[in-house]
Amino acid sequence: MNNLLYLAVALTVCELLSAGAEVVKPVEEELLTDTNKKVNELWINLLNMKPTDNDGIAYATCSLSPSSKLEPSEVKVTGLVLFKQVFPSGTLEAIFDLEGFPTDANQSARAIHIHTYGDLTNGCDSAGGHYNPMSVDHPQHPGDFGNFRVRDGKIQKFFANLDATLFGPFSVIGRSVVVHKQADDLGKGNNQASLENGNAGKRLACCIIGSSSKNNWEKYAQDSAAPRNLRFSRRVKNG
Ligand SMILES: *[C@@H]1O[C@H](CO)[C@@H](O)[C@H](O)[C@H]1NC(C)=O
Ligand SMILES: [Cu+2]
Ligand SMILES: [Zn+2]
Repeated sequence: MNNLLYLAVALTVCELLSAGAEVVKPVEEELLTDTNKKVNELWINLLNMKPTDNDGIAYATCSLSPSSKLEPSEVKVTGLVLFKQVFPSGTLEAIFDLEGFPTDANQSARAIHIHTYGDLTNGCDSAGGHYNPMSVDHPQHPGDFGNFRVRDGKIQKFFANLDATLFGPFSVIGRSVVVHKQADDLGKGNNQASLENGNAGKRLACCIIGSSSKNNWEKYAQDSAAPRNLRFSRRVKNG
């Protein structure tokens, strides 16, 4: 289905390009060379997703609020999730800076994922399931960030090598980040839910991932007051 769509888009664009070009390569030849790469480039240009500011670096910001569907007694998690990715082949980097977890649950693990919809009209419940463009099982979704340890009521983490992307047809911009009450069983729960969502429980807080300037990211990168582990830790995603 998707491949057919790509082909149709590629053919259309090749036709458009050749109409205005002086030297025209045969369409067949174009399609046979590195089809995937070309189609991706076409998509990115068509969808205007190449970042034109920030010297080709894309930034995104997600500003977390407690789910409006939570009981009033539930903890109020707030914070920021920031993304950065160098166009076109850089891997996604992310900063998580969250607070509001109970301090008596020190060292507890909480799941964080990218969910399908940037729709928070029914609190975090309208964000849909895990963003799953390749129809694979959890925890192979591009936004399966795994478990985060709460320390003194906070989660502060830097990742350098994530699977999700800000570019092309599978960009996560406009989708959502959801913070859960429980740990992610990483697909080892021996039930169907484990292969869909990791049995991570209630949705405590969420946000919509939006394109942003570099300002928030630079604040963490440069501000000497920023938490030390956010500036210096280079933990790579361990799947
Ligand atoms: C929470 O855990 C961290 C790391 O083990 C420790 O340094 C800190 O003192 C703990 N805080 C509380 C309130 O127990
Ligand atoms: Cu989730
Ligand atoms: Zn998942």
